[in-house]
Amino acid sequence: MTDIPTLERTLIGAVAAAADEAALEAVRVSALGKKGSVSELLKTLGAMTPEERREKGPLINGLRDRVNAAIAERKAKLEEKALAARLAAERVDVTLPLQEGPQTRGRIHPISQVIDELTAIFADMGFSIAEGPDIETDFYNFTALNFPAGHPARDMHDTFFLPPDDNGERKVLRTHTSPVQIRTMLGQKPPIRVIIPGRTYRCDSDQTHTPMFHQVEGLVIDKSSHIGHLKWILEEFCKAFFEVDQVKMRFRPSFFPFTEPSAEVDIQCSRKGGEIRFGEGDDWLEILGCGMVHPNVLRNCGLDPDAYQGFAWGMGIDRIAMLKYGMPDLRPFFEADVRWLSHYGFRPLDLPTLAGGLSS
Ligand code: 2NL
Repeated sequence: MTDIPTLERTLIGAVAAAADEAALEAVRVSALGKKGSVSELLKTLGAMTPEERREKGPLINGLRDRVNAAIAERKAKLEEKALAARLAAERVDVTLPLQEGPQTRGRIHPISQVIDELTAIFADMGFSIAEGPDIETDFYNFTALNFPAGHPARDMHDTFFLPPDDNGERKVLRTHTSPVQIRTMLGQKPPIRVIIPGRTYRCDSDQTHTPMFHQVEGLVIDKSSHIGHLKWILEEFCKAFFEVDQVKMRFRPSFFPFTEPSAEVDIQCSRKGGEIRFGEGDDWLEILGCGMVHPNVLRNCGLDPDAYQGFAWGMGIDRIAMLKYGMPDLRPFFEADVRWLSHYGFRPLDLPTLAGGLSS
């Protein structure tokens, strides 16, 4: 017969020595599991005479109860210890400097940044953003825009043509974003206020020209939109974009097939030590072209020029990005060099807003 006091001492000692909940569970199984030492003792009660059972019963049951109680007490202690250890290990030091994770280490390309800035500025003036395909038909890219049949822009030397399709039609890579304005005028009724940023393509490649480049165009059509509105919009845009309080602008007469009258716009600047600053100085810098939408273009879009009028403008995004952020060379824009991007790129979480100072 097992010596009950010795077994009790052994088990209570093992319970006290269990260093974690897994060790304690092993002790519990060894004592109270199916084949455990205490369970085996309990089984012997069945074979005993009533007198024996009256004597041993309370001893064995008492052993079981005390071992159970010791295990429960130890379990509570160990749980408390584990929780304290976890709380200590998971403590966050909120005073540590922010570690840059992969999602903040990347950089936004200056073109994307400038498109976001343009969008914020014009959205604030009530414009929506329109988009369209890079591959266009001759109609949307030229004909609807009042380009005459033999215009040099329609030449192979200036425009990328795709091979003729099954109907013999030669599509083009759009040479400007204007076809999107045509699609807008054909698809919705005035009043229209849209800007169209996007990729454009021309057969041109040197220090200041790449075959793919970016433009943003704007279009306003209503019953009485006039050149005064155009000048105000462009002036507000220039002040917001170049982040200056005032800027002088100069409208010089020009020609585009799709506007009449047409103008090229210069903004006031100073050039000191190779650095260009806007909103000061006596120099001028050309930044965009604009004009009143030609009556033929309105007619081509199903609008009656006696009922509707409006204006449009266009500018090169790459160029205004270079001017604003002092980037001297256009070519690295499209070379995907991560060193250039980490120097000139923008932090992904610094989204441009007018309230936040746009580029700060
Ligand atoms: C420039 C000049 C310009 C437009 C673009 C336009 C579009 C339609 C009708 C009339 Cl659908 N005009 N766009 C007008 C004037 C100038 O761009 O130098 N861009 C880089």
